[in-house]
Parts: sequence; C-alpha cells; structure tokens
Amino acid sequence: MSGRTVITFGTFDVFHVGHVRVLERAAALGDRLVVGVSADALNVAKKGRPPVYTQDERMEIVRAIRVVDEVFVEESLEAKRDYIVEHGADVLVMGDDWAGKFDWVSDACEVVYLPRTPSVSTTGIIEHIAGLGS
Ligand code: C2G
Repeated sequence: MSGRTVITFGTFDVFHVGHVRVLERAAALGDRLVVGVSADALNVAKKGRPPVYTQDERMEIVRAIRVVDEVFVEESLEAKRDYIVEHGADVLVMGDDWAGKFDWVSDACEVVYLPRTPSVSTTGIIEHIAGLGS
C-alpha cells in the first residue's frame, strides 16, 4: 500500500472536541488514518466501568469523522504491535496522557505523542451533566 498510514487508539466515549482535534492532528501526519476503538470489555477491565456509549455506537461516531478512513475494535492494550502490523501502520499517534507508555512498539513503527486539548474530558462532561440534575 502506498502512502503513510497512521494508527491511533482510544475509547472516544461521549465524543468531544478533544477527540476531533487529536484525530485531525493524527490524520495530518499521514495519508490514511486507522482508529482502534477500545472494546467495552477492555474498559470494564481497565477502568472498572463500561463506557456511556456502547462499542458499536462509539465505532459509528468515529467512523463518521471526515479524517478517519477505517475503524476496528481494540480488544487488548497489549496487542498494539499486532494491530500496527496488521494495518500496515507507519506511525502510532497517542495523546500525551499516554507519553512513554507505548514506546515498546517503536521497533514496529514511529511513535508520536500529541499534547491533549486542555480543559475537556469525558469525565468532566459526565460530572457536568450529572450536576445539572441535582
Ligand atoms: N484526548 C485529547 N484531548 C482531550 C481528551 C482526549 O487529545 N482533552 C485524546 C487522548 O489523548 C487519546 C484520544 O483523545 O489519544 C482518545 O482518548 P480516550 O477516549 O480517553 O482514550 P483512552 O481511553 O485513553 O484510550 O490504547 C488506548 C486505549 O484505547 C484507551
């Protein structure tokens, strides 16, 4: 396949502008953007609760973003190198909340951490909405 393939991963729950911006900046680093959307089961295992939106809903939303070419389910954090190889990725992009955490795949592709968009988070939005009801 010609061109540079970029891969990124995330839950993308309660999709917000920080998610759009990281996807747009990731896409700008190559010609094709592939996104691994983390499985509901992976969230339960790692965060102790399921996302607000289901895996299918989150995949549908991410797939609809203009700069995204392909989405797949990320079943395991430890399988990153396999996903990178499977999708022919030249560069892995993650937000800098993950800085250093995926350097172990740098034998398979370039690894780039982008600064997070400040002052917006899924947790903050959930807390804001919960507060409206009280
Ligand atoms: N992000 C960002 N700015 C924000 C919030 C999020 O740039 N204000 C980025 C994160 O750094 C990440 C992506 O958006 O690169 C998705 O964020 P999450 O949905 O929180 O993803 P997470 O649960 O951290 O990913 O392999 C990683 C796993 O899939 C988990």
